[in-house]
Amino acid sequence: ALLTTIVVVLMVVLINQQNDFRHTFISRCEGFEGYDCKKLWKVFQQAYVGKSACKVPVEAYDPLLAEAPIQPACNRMMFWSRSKQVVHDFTEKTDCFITLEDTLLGSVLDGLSWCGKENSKETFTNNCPGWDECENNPVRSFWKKASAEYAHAACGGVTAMLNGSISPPYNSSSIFASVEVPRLNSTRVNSLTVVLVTQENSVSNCTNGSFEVLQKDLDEGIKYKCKEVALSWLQKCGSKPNPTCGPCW
Ligand code: N1C
Repeated sequence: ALLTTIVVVLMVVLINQQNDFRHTFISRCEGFEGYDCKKLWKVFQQAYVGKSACKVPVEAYDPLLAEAPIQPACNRMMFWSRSKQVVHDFTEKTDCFITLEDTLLGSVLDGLSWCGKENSKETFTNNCPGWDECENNPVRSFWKKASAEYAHAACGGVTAMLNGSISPPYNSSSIFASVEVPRLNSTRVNSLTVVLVTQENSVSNCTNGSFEVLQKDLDEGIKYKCKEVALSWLQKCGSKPNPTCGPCW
């Protein structure tokens, strides 16, 4: 009897986990107009369901991104690396920039973890591989695919917020450096402005050697600028109404 109880409890936990994830996916999706969210859920699942959690390549998400392509917003696209919280606090207040998390798929999957298992039709949200545990894990492959499309769609002047409290602020192992920068295309993007967010004990400034690597990685013809902006200033400038959306740095 005890064993049966344990098995039943485990099954209920598993089913609820699945339904919670599906529910989050669909309800976040329904906040956007003009998409068939149930269909998107099906297409999303096909990327990882039934596969071993370290065997989901980036291309597995091709159908999903084809179903819900990233919509470009010229001159408003914000990139970031190691500065997620600061960036979102800022972009939410000003409404001048968009990030990948403001697009349908980025918004639906932000903060979530998921994976499948061989010979199973389920979605798991616990015990999925960590970001660095294996290259082809479902979460990492999704962000690589979505980030590639986001950078590919970019146009006009683009901005990237990087973290001055770490060195190097531009790190080749980041998605920003390895996936996004190489996909900014000079026929569409005319400038990249790095906003290096500094604090009192910052270890990096715009002269950091990693920014030379960044300029080499950039498509020729894209103008590069770097601006050091204090975190306290950024927090102030984000709270001011900025009707023209002009840069406050
Ligand atoms: O590896 P990163 O930073 O350079 O990735 C950030 C970069 C941004 O410009 C985004 O456009 O890549 C895109 N991106 C996301 O939008 C995103 N949302 C949430 C990449 N990763 C994203 N995440 C999660 O943040 C993801 O699950 C992974 O764990 C981190 C990567 O952030 P990072 O190392 O600070």
